[in-house]
Amino acid sequence: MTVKETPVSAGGEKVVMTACNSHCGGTCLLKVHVKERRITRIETDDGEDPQFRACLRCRAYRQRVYAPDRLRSPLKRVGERGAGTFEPISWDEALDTVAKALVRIKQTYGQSSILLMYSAGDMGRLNTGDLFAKVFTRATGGYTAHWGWHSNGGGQYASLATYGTVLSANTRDDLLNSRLILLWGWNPTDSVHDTNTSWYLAQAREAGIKIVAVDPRYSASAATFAQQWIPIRPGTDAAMLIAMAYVIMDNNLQDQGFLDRCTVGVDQFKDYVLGKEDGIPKTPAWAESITGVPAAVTVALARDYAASKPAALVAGIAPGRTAYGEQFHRAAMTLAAMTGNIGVHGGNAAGTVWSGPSNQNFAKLGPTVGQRMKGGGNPLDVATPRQDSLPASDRFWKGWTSVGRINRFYVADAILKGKAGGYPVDLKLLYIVNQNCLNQLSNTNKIARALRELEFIVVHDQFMTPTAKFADIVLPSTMFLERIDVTAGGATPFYGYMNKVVEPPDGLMSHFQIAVELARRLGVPDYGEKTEDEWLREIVADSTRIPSYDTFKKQGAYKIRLPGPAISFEKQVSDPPNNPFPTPSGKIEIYSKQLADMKNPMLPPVPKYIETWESRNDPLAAKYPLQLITTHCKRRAHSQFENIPWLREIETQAITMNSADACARDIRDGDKVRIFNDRGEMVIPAIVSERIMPGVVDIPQGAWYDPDEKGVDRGGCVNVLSRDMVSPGEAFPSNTCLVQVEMARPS
Ligand SMILES: Nc1nc2c(c(=O)[nH]1)N[C@H]1C(S)=C(S)[C@@H](COP(=O)(O)OP(=O)(O)OC[C@H]3O[C@@H](n4cnc5c(=O)[nH]c(N)nc54)[C@H](O)[C@@H]3O)O[C@H]1N2
Ligand SMILES: Nc1nc2c(c(=O)[nH]1)N[C@H]1C(S)=C(S)[C@@H](COP(=O)(O)OP(=O)(O)OC[C@H]3O[C@@H](n4cnc5c(=O)[nH]c(N)nc54)[C@H](O)[C@@H]3O)O[C@H]1N2
Ligand SMILES: [Mo]
Repeated sequence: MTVKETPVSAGGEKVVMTACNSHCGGTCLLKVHVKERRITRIETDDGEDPQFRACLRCRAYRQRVYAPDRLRSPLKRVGERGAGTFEPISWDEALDTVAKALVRIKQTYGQSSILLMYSAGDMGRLNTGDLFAKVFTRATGGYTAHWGWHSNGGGQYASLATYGTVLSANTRDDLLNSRLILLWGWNPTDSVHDTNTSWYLAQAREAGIKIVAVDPRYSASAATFAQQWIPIRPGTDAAMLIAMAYVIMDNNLQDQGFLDRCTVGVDQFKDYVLGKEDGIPKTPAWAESITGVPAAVTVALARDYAASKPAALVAGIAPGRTAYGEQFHRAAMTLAAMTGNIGVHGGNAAGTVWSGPSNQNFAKLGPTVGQRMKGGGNPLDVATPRQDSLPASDRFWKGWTSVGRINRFYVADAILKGKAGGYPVDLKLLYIVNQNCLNQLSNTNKIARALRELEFIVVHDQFMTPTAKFADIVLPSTMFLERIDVTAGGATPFYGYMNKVVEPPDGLMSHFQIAVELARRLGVPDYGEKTEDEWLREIVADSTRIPSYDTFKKQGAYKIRLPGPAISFEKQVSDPPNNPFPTPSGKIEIYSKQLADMKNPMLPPVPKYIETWESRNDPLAAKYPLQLITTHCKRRAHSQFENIPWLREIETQAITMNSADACARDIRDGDKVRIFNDRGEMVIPAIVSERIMPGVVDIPQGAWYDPDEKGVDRGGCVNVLSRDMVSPGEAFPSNTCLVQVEMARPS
């Protein structure tokens, strides 16, 4: 389906169609008005359904492009690391310095001392951090690569273990076929998962479909769409799901036909649930003491979920960003299987609801340009298989994610301890693209200590972020509105062409152009073998769905018209003998022999509730009694947009706490409070509210680290509090953290 074109010229103003695919995963269609080579305003899709209407961040993008604090020239550090004192230098000097540093570090310490780290700035297929992988491989003979997913490592692990694939989502319009929708730790009004999700939920609500939210917070999604809110203690969701399984088994409500036809291992799970294995029946009363959810509520929800066919248990990824969060995902998938809600319209596999939109089930763009560039694999990865600090699911991961020797969540620890501390390398040079790692990885104060130890740091960024402050050389990158790229939507299928709308300031380069220039200086002259446009043409040509590159480019979008809502595992469920699941047994694995063979009690073969570290029962709770969650807020995409005035007006960075917890501490709404634990301390205002359960506090992630002279963060960067420890099944536990809150002393 093509998009209606907008008249191009009205009063000297032209309108350029493009797509924003910032690091929220939205993928929105933009109509950018340009007059005299400047963006004057940004409108959005008003064409055929489904419309990809822009969110508030897209609409504010003009302020991001013209921000006064935008980096306009390469910078060289002149003061102490982290102090943020730099002087502008030319591109030639900057790139020569970076090239020389890479060569020097390689010659002095070996190429494994070079660590390349990237995440996502915008989620196109061209301007990605992996552009530098082959530059380094070809120029220095390899580098140390990282692995580890922030978003839903636990969900991906669980989906691979249970279904043999991470592609386990449905298109969002299928929610309208449900009779009951469970928003389980899912708040898509704020933390966007595909542009249209809220639109489908609004339609579901209007159609009278029952919606229940299970969340420690009465989130905007709960308030807008749900008829019932079930507050639950963070990190305990697996216990509630397992107790729901108990109710279903105890009352014989399971879909036995589905279980027999499509799954293996429900009997082993039953032994655990009913207590045959460990003497503890996982009853709703057992769960109540863990989750804080009254047993009767769990019973009612279990009965409702089993009876309302079809029902969609949408397992958000936030409950999985907890210690042992992978068990939450395995338990949710098992419950979906027990009720026969997999592979049927209106059901939901409780799969990976958000696994990065650019390469999801329904819209695929194939390998990135970085992966397509000339050059083989990184010899260091081939020579050294991934060094898991944990015996996690190597087999499941093969062919799915990058290999690498360092889990990104242990980078600070690896820098500080090196080979002497059991890591495979001594790191000396860090090259960072599209990532604000100091701010966004756990234990910011420790990362700051580690970055001070390195010999050389390169950061590509658009602003002087907390991470960029630690760089030796900062390379300013263009914004997506100043270059070309392509992207794809996820659960609402859509391809976006990211047209160049305006020229970048002062000869700023895209990541692609920087990679080519750096490669040339490092003796890899053929790196830019194709132009940016030629690469995008190649990517689009690979995608059989997009008929014409030129039309796609002109229209900024190509919407995919599917015959109807699309669901995962339809064939596997309707005709199992001819369509096995890609698991060893060919079935949905409630019991996984692969996991059993690992013999790791923390990665059990059936889903189990395992109490998190820093839970309410941890002795540490005597000192730090509040459970901190760190949600994604609507005015930022992670740390991006933090400095945009229009968006800052929407909400201040604050800690939300229940009035009971506030009263006990004599804290009133708006008071400045001190939040602390052994890892760090910050001072920000409090929001006192009934919209969060007692004992739980929320600080939205992404605000910029801004320590004062005593090291107290005044910016509200939540990772000064979080612990740098990954779950055995690879969940990034950013919602597992104990803190204390008290009134801030006047400073
Ligand atoms: N605006 C905006 N949108 C974004 C992003 C962004 O930064 N800003 N980031 C994007 C990215 S990369 C990602 S990974 C996703 C993240 O998306 P999510 O992980 O879904 O977002 P969160 O806001 O962290 O959490 C969703 C809900 O889960 C609840 N929750 C937290 N802990 C628990 C728990 O233990 N149990 C239960 N039941 N609920 C819990 C929170 O209160 C919240 O209401 O969002 C994407 N979309
Ligand atoms: N405590 C806690 N921590 C979290 C989370 C949490 O829920 N709680 N969420 C985690 C999750 S799910 C994620 S995905 C990570 C995200 O972590 P990051 O990916 O590190 O976060 P971003 O803020 O998106 O950082 C991208 C950086 O790249 C810069 N940049 C450089 N070049 C470009 C470009 O060309 N375009 C754009 N747009 N930007 C560019 C941006 O300015 C920005 O500084 O954070 C994780 N951290
Ligand atoms: Mo993420």
